[in-house]
Amino acid sequence: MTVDSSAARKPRRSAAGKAGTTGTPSTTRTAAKKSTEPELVQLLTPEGKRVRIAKNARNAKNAEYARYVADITPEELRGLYRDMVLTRRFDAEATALQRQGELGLWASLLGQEAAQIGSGRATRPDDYVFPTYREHGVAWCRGVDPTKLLGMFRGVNHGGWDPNGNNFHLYTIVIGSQTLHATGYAMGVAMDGADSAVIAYFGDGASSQGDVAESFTFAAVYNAPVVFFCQNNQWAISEPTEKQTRVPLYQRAQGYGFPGVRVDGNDVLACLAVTRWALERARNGEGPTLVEAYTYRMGAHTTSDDPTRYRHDDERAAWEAKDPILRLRRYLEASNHADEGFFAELEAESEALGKRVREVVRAMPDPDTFAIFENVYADGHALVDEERAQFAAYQASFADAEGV
Ligand SMILES: Cc1ncc(C[n+]2csc(CCOP(=O)(O)OP(=O)(O)O)c2C)c(N)n1
Ligand SMILES: [Mg+2]
Repeated sequence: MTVDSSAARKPRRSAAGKAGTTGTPSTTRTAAKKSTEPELVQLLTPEGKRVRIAKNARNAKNAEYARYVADITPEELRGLYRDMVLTRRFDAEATALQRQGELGLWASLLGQEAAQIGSGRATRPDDYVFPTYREHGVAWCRGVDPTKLLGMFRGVNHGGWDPNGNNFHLYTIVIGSQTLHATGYAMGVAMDGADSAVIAYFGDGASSQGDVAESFTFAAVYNAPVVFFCQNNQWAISEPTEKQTRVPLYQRAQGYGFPGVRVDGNDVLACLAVTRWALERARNGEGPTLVEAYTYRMGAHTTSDDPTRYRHDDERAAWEAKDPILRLRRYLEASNHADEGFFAELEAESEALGKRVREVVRAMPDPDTFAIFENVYADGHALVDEERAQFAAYQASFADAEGV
């Protein structure tokens, strides 16, 4: 991946413009916007105010989705806040552990907490989730112990959890390929006659992959119960979204014949509502949906990346003002849904989580060096046996040397 230094100098063209929805519950088209901001489904503003649902042209489509969170309780709102805070704390700890040499690499989700918690909390236990490598918040919602996410990044295993334990597939590094796995799985769910749904996570960069195009085609034609959840975090390493697409990403769905919607990816309520709607469509046999969660990668692509090479600090600052956690906190405080005791307790819980993560990671045993030969073939294979023997002889040669 090359670094496009011009991206840092030129003002970025808005990829937004004609946003809205295609084939959403409402066929109402919204009035043209004067603002250059992308138009998206939003239920909680950056200032922490619930969007007033008026059935006017401006936010008619918000109303269509708002009903999916209309009866949300203060306790549930505090739960979403807790999920986001703990996920961010875990993520910060993992970044620190990489800097201390305890992990080989880390891909931070900083800034994407609402997209992940909102969508993750919309899923049911029997749904199946196919993540990329950044979905730590979704893993949290699925009940995967966060420490299990770190084994692969420490290099002591190839995954770290049983995908069928929580219906949360292993992290997938090959960009976009999990959308095919998800579509195939969803086709199987439909053949079984189950009413479970499947959700595939991928990025703005992944949207350019052939695998994603193929999965859209298959999902559409076979009416697969799958939600394509694209976190448009504006960057694919050093490539901005405008290098991936000439139209807002959610509009891609139209060409395949299924609905697409753009949601404020920093608004946990909107992400919850829109994903509930999309999963409901899948369960009802209405086929796939593309959700574009418009968000921002606040940190580096991974700990191996240096974003100062290709983007300005002021871009980050503009997104900081839209922080997903801060806006929910403002709302909780202003509406008296959470008191100081709640925030203090959560702070203590965060610190305890950080401590536990540190301790577990440092204590992770190195893998058995022969484990790599296991599980290659179900019934074993002569070539694998030969390689195992060669490796054993190689290892033994060190033992001899030590004995001399
Ligand atoms: C098939 C494939 N091509 C290239 C890469 C190298 N690569 C790793 S991450 C990445 C960018 C992905 O960007 P995006 O889909 O926007 O996801 P994000 O990292 O922003 O969450 C690339 C090109 C890869 N892992 N797999
Ligand atoms: Mg991206």
